[in-house]
Amino acid sequence: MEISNFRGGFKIKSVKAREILDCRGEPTLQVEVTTEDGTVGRADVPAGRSTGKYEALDLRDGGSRYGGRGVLKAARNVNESIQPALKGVDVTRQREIDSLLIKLDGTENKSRLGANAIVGVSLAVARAAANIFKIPLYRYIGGPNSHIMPVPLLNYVNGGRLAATELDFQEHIIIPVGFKTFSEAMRASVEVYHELGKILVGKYGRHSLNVADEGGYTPPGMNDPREAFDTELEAVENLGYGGKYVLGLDAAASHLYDEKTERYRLMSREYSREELIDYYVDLASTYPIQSIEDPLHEDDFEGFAELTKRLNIQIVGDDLFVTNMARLRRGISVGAGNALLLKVNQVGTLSEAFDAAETAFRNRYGVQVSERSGQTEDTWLADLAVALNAGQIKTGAPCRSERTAQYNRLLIIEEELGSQAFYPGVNFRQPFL
Ligand code: 2PG
Ligand code: MG
Repeated sequence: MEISNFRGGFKIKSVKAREILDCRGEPTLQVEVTTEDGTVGRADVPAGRSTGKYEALDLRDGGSRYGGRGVLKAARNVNESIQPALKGVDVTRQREIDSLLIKLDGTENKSRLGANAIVGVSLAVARAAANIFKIPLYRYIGGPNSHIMPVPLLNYVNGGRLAATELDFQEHIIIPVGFKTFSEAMRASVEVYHELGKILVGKYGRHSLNVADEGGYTPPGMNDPREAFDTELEAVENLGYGGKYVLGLDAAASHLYDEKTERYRLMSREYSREELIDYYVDLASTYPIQSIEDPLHEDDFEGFAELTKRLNIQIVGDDLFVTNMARLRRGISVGAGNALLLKVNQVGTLSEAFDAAETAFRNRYGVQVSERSGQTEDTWLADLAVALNAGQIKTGAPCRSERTAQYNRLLIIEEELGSQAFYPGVNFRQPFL
């Protein structure tokens, strides 16, 4: 191929968005970037429900259509504002494109064009570039050293805003750390998922098998996180996998916090910050918990720092950091948490997410690549986790297709990497330390 023709193929010819549906039956954006040689890159935009107040803005139409959740305005912004600005730009210039998008929007929280519009374009640009080079997305983004398979944080019992249960905490997670490969970890974890289903039916009735937004079970009447962990561990033990799993929790505590009373509501009781911290310390002394996400509300950097000091486990900031560099830096400066939950649509562009991940790693913070509760079957998330050598991914239970799509993609990637693939197991927090 002539170099000049090849270079010509890098240029963006069109950028188009359409409204599609996510796993909750809500509209979301799909963006398609086409280059002059006809290569197409497509990306779907996920959406959160238990969102943080500092996230970039997910632009919705309002009105009666789709109960106000339509994304036609965001689609129009892609087609009418972003497309003309990107026409003719080299699709491999990801950072330039992302900063152009940020400038074009011009607001602090991407509220003019919508973070959903911007993130869709940013991701579709990366896909188009990967397709031009005919290499997988993880390799285009991460280069030849991307080889670390993520340890999955499997959210098997659900509560909070993402489930119709009595459980206040959002996610009761098992983490397969005692396996040599991602595929072995997944196989065992799927067995555990079904075993857990059987145990829950026995103890809490057959309605336990109804699953929540991220595929976790919803046992009726269960209201104590200890019951969730007990049954998860029982399933693990029954199958002979004792010691191969540790536990995790996403408390999503912003949603349990009452700003007026400055108290958290947990199991019909009120907790002060100190009491809640003591509660976690006690919980972590009884159960093999190795990761707690959002243990306190999104403005409590100080409380995060205190808990991080008291517990020698991973403390993850989701609503606290919202994948935002300024908030992450603030956290690092006071020792709030020791891991970043990475959600690209919380911040709006791939480049900003890279910067947040890099900042985290260089400050010895872990990086957990995360789904949103509203996903599609698009699998850029799985590629991103490998690209970053992050060592950990959170993408729900293996029973809804938008979740298994990610796991299936990771199975393919592990096979592709062959002997280069490395599953970090117990070192999921810092695969390189
Ligand atoms: C979370 C997420 C995903 P949402 O709180 O971590 O698990 O929920 O996407 O609704 O913000
Ligand atoms: Mg969370």
